[in-house]
Amino acid sequence: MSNIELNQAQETTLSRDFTTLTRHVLSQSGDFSADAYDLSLLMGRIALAGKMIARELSQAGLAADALGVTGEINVQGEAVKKMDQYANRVFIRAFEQSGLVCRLASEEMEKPYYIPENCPIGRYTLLFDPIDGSGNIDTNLAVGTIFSIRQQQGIDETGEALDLLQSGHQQVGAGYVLYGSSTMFVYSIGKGVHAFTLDPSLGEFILSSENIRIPDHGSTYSINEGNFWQWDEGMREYIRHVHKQPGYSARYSGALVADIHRILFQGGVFLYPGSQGHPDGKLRLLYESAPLAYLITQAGGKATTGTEAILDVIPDRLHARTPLIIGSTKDVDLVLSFLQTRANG
Ligand code: AFP
Repeated sequence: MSNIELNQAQETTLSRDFTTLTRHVLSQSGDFSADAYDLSLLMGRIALAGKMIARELSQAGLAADALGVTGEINVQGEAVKKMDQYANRVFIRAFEQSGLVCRLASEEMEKPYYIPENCPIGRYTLLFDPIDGSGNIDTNLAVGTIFSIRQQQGIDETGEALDLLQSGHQQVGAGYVLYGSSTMFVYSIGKGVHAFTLDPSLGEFILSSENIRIPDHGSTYSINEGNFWQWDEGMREYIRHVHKQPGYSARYSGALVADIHRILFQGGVFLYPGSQGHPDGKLRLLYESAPLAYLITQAGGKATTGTEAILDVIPDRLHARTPLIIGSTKDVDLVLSFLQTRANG
């Protein structure tokens, strides 16, 4: 009988290539129940949307109508980019008639989008920021998509989405897609954080890092220092401290996903504090801060507003904003020590 096995290197490559995203989600769920299949299908649909967005971004400079703004202003009061609109639509189309998700809530839409035909069986709400860092698109820099999965609770006939006004602990999964020098998908369903890299030749996200642990400390601090004089004195004191300390580097890309991805792998801290006139900062709790806090906490890091753990914050409205300090535990604690010293007088 001939040996059906390949050599060791070939077998290793095969094992790696068959560890696709949906297979991984299924194995993480621990059983082959209907719920596990649903979650794996749901993650697969998010990945499909991510691949379509990645494809559109890769050709944006050539397409006639891909770059720039639409002329509309979104619910956040920000100019809508054409890619924001495209990516938002991709998510809606990805979940129509999927039977998976009853409701989609996005940074770009004032109210959640219902998919009534899914609701009898689609028990989830998907919250997402279709293009995080869309200001980077026109200059071909990294951007991302952030997502959060919550269990649908009851029927929301008013469209007020009151059941979503709960803490980040209600998330059953979260993650992001990073459109960088490669396209990556990073997710958690409460059992560690795992990263996948898109293999364009297969059209599949293949496992590239499993059970990622964020370093306790890193040398990067990531903040828009252009706002220095808008912050409280405690935050300014922290920045003065890192300026004087040897070994710190500032890195700020304009896309939260890209900065968080660096910090997840290499450690450090990302900060978007409140400022004069904007005490809650810029970032949206349900679409940005809570999903990333879920991921970073799963990886062993920490996320806080400065006074409260991000995952404990209960929003008072769908598009609520929150200050965000997130990353390696020791680095977040150092920031907190400066804020607390100031607060205590
Ligand atoms: P856009 O999606 O409007 O470009 O905003 C990106 C973002 O929400 C986040 O990804 C960045 O970290 C942050 O805002 C950048 O904001 P500043 O330009 O105010 O630093």
